[in-house]
Amino acid sequence: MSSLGSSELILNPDGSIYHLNLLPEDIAETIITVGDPERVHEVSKYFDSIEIRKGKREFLTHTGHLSRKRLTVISTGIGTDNIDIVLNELDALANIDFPSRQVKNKKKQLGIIRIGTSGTIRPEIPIDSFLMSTSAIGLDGLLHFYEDSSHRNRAMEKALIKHLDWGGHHIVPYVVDSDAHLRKVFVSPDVYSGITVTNSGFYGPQGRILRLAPKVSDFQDKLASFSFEGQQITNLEMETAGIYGLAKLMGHKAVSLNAILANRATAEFSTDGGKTIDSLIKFALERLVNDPSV
Ligand code: R1P
Repeated sequence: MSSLGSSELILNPDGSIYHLNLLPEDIAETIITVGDPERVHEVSKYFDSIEIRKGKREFLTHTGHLSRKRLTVISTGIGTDNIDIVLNELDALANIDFPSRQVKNKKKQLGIIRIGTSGTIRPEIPIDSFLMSTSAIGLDGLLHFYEDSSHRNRAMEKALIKHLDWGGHHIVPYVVDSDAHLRKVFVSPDVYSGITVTNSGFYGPQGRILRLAPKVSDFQDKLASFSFEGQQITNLEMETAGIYGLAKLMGHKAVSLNAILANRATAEFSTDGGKTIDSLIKFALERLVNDPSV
């Protein structure tokens, strides 16, 4: 097997991976991703101990233990462009032998849990609630740069393209489901679930209008009126589809938990988002440490 060139698998002088600035031994097999680097501290403050604190750019990592479980929390910054970097470099840390620059025969499976924020488009989902993304629709295009499309939910993709009456000038949506096992870990009467739309921006791509007119004027209504096998689109954000897509392609498990800070249907925004995020962090950590299978 040929080894990966130094322009492809880029390592820093200390042997760490290029953007994340981490060595293979720095990461746990259970990884929490958050958007905001400040949120890394909000998660790791609940750890019993922190052994690794490293960072570069927007990618801050803490690894430690909570109730004997080794956990890594890493910030991704905003968007699926960063998710491409974070997922590829985490996978390289787990599944590429750095000295020989070769992919290992025996692969590790990481468990990836996103703890993020999001806006719902459904009036019945209140702000400050929690929502688990059962599937994610990517309108950002990231997954189209990877050949294997066997893990995509083609039936939902087709139904959505028809529903949106999407023409040739629109991006082809990719749909990927969350990991069924990880989903079970976080099922709760207190957690809504639904289909999450991931897009490449916060304003126009999520139908927010400040000064610029949108290309699709009724985008939010069109998303809200879509249903597939009894499921509806519940929320919009900027990372989940990329995480689900790349995790599936690389053989990792992923689930996305959202603190709902905005309700786009009722035009409300949380006045105490920090408290909601903190409650979601505590919920996720409690479920993680009490489930021996994760
Ligand atoms: C936009 O404000 C950001 O918040 C949401 C979106 O996905 C986007 O990253 O998630 P995070 O709070 O996890 O960053």
